[in-house]
Amino acid sequence: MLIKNPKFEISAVSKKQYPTCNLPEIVLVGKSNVGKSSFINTMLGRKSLARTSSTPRENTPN
Ligand SMILES: Nc1nc2c(ncn2[C@@H]2O[C@H](COP(=O)(O)OP(=O)(O)OP(=O)(O)O)[C@@H](O)[C@H]2O)c(=O)[nH]1
Ligand SMILES: [Mg+2]
Repeated sequence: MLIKNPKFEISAVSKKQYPTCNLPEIVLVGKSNVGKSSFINTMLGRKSLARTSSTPRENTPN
């Protein structure tokens, strides 16, 4: 997969804010602080397009 020009569009909190373009969508689900934003940055080859928190999640079950 080649991603040429990634950009942050919006952090939508209601349906009326959803982007209207017809690009494919990817859903990324996970508990808070588990590394979703870090994963996005890694996949895009960018350091901080998605903001990450400073403290890693403790390595606990569940
Ligand atoms: N040890 C370790 N730490 C990681 C890994 N991935 C992310 N982190 C750290 O875990 C913390 C949380 O990562 P985020 O990417 O902000 O997690 P998130 O799931 O986006 O968090 P929310 O947006 O709060 O839901 C950051 O300090 C990352 O540096 C990993 O694979 N290993
Ligand atoms: Mg995040």
